[in-house]
Amino acid sequence: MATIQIYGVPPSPFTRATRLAAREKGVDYELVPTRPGETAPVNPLGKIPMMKHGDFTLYESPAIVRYIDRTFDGPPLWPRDAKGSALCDQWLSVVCDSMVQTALAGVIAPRFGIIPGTEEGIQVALKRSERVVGIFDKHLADHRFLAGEQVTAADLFLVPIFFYFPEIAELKALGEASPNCGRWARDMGARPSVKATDPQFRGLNR
Ligand SMILES: N[C@@H](CCC(=O)N[C@@H](CS)C(=O)NCC(=O)O)C(=O)O
Repeated sequence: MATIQIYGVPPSPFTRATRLAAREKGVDYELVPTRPGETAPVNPLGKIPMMKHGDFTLYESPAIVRYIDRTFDGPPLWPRDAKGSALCDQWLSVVCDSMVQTALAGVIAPRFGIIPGTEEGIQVALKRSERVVGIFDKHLADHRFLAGEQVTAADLFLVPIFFYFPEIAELKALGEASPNCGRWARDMGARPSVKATDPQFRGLNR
């Protein structure tokens, strides 16, 4: 039996972030195919992912990634110093807030038909995505990864969303017009954890 169980499906960006964390830490995990709604009663919101470690259960992907980081050996997913760690939290929060609200919930999910959305709403979200991606691109001009020279949890949360960009014409164009994000994506794409967790098929929760 694997050390931890992650409940979710491969295309789910939040599930992928937790799988990336397990891989980066070298933790043996089992992905238990679970769709939204099936994590209740542990998660009253019914969302994925959820994690089990022995009889300990946890939901909310940032909490899961933090738990994996603190519990297991392997490279730290947060810098050890207070400022580096806070900057990692800052970028993780920007991903889970602004990038999720604009590119993921505003463009990718409706274009994949996961949630309803009008073309007008998608165009508004695309404009907002441009601003957010521009902020990442500017930052990555001076930093190899989001919180400095090493991969951190912040990068692991951006991968699942940014790696959907090529699936949507306008986001593909936006990614291609963001050279520093492109360089970051090539660096991240070369990592075994990113290759091993590629959803292979598209459409977030399918
Ligand atoms: N804040 C949650 C978000 C999880 C989330 O939204 N998961 C999606 C799948 S990627 C989901 O379960 N959606 C179904 C729903 O919102 O009811 C986390 O970080 O784990």
